[in-house]
Amino acid sequence: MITLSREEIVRLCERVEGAQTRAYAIPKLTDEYPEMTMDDGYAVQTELRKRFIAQGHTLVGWKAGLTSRAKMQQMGVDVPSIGFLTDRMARPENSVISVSDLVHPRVECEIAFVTAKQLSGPDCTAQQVLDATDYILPAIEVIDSRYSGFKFDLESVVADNGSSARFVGGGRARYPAELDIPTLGVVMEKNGEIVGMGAAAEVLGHPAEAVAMLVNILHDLGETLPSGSFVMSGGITAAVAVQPGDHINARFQELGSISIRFAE
Ligand code: OOG
Ligand code: MG
Repeated sequence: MITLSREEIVRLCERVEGAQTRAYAIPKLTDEYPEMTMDDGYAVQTELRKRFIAQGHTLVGWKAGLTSRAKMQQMGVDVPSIGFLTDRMARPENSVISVSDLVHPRVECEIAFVTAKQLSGPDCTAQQVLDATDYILPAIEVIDSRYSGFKFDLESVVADNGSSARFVGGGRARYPAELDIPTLGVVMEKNGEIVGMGAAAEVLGHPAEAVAMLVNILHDLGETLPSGSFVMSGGITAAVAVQPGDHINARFQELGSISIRFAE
């Protein structure tokens, strides 16, 4: 249920937009609105998406978040969420990502899906997702909560577009039917040391389940997932903080690896 007024939604959207575009931390929105609901959070996120599109950003896909036990434990929440992805957030493989326009970035290893058919809720299943998938590929997501101390609740993080900041797709694209996706392993290295590892099954048993969940949340928002969407299924392991000078290498079984560097 949406409890915020139209004016409050616009005001909170402007607050989040300011923090995102000028890279400063703000108190979580529930400090001011303790009664805020998840629907309120999505109403603010939708306002932000419409605002960015009106400014000329292109919607390229969506991301599921908080879909693994490691992520839920790290952030202290128990329900997954979704956020939108635009062309402005995309960075190429092997690129140097600037942190001066981010608050306190962290990186995650994820499996991404590229769709070849439209998907819609309310009862979208993992099998429907796999049938609609063109290919999967590995991704690194750079998340950046705009909330002080990277501390938030679900309502606030949804309003902040699931901490979306940058993303890098790369490695080797593969057809899902050729792989046993849940058993695919990933190892994340920071400056040559292993800082996280896990298997894709950490994401709701199968990352396609996370995409199905995302499609069903989209249905609640009155949206569908168009063919040609890029969808990230959520961090497999806990997110790792990065700073200028850091080098991240994500090595995925069967899907190749992705490297990025961070600079001031
Ligand atoms: C929320 C975003 C979570 C993921 O992959 O779980 C996310 C956050 O942890 O800031 O992107
Ligand atoms: Mg993520």
